[in-house]
Amino acid sequence: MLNRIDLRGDTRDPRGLLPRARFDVTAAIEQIRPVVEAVREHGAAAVKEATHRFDHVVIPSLRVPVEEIAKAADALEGPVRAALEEAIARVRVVHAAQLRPSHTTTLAPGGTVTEKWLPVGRVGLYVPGGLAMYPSSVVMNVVPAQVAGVGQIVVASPPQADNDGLPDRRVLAACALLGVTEVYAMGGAQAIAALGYGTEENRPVDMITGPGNIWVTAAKRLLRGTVGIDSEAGPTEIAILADDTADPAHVAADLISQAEHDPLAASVLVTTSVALADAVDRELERRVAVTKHAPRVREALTGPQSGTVLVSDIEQGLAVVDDYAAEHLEIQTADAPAVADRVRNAGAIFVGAWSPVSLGDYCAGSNHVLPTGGCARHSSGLSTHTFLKAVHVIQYDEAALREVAGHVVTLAEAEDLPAHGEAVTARFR
Ligand code: HSO
Ligand code: ZN
Repeated sequence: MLNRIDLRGDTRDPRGLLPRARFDVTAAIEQIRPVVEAVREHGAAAVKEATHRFDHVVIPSLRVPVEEIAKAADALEGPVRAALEEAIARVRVVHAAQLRPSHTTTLAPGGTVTEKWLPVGRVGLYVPGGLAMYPSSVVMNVVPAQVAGVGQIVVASPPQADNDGLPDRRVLAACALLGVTEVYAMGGAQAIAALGYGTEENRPVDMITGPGNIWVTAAKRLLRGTVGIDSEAGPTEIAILADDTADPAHVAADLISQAEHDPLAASVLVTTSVALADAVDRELERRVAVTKHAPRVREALTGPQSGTVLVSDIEQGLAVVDDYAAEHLEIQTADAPAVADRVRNAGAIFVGAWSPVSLGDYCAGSNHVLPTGGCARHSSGLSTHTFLKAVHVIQYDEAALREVAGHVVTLAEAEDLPAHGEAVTARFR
């Protein structure tokens, strides 16, 4: 079922040889630019017009009435509530441990620099709702923001025709469980523009986070700078590094689990074992035939973004997965912890036979908003840090300034900026 790429004995740089999504955000930017500009110029009316055009829903107002959020929580099925509460509790524990204390460094007697961590003031969290609904993404966005101490948390999620133009009822319920009351029924590029620029129906935010489809990703790139943007989280990816100790049924199930998100999702098996690759292919055929979302799963698994990469040994396998820099990487090999320890690039690493990606999607405690498309080479997933910014606080007394004054003046003169030096010498005259 999977395309096969044989890199055994191949000494070329694996980049360019690996399966990769054809996800052209640059082209998408040109397509959504008019929508973003219309929202900037015409505000809420343009958001509603775009919602009608793209989501085929008429919304009288962007803001979801608070009573509707409470009603959704009341209607939530008991087991779903319990599972969401467990997810919230675990995610909260992990994210609370990420908080870093402000720290003061003394450089000389009377001379200090304090690095003070402060939360972003107002954030907009995007929760997708297209092929699937994501109450779990409400948890993954809101909890880190709350732990960081963000004062105003706003959620935007696409209106659903089958929920009277409100966002998905479970998304609303998750907001209620987390105490979020400012929710907007808007999705796509128009939602990102409305969050970033503000309209007469919503105040602009300082930062936007959350996963989304190609239009959302493109709009976030356009808005970057106007507001803060988290790292790019596009169509989901799973890579599995496996040897002949892996169970092909588990490997196949995990590859399908993420393919279920999107026909553009990527499922990549990197293995030293041809026997495992063959067995996984057989398992995939068997399982895809009976899985609920078979058409999009099949499209994802057979697309150019998915495949099996054969490698000579774990060493080469590690080079390949580092190069690929998957959003999610599973290690299903002998001595998985030691192998996992050597991985440098991945949004999140799932170690051993009992840590499937779907555990992390919901209830591991880790975050599921993770960098995709190779961005794990330089970026991290969503965390408490995303919502914190450092302010340096500099406090020197007279003696401490005097001690270093000569160096400041010298550097100012070296840069031909003598007034900089005079701002120091003026104090000692
Ligand atoms: N795997 C997705 C997150 C998710 N899965 C939400 C299920 N619900 C991207 O990490
Ligand atoms: Zn998932």
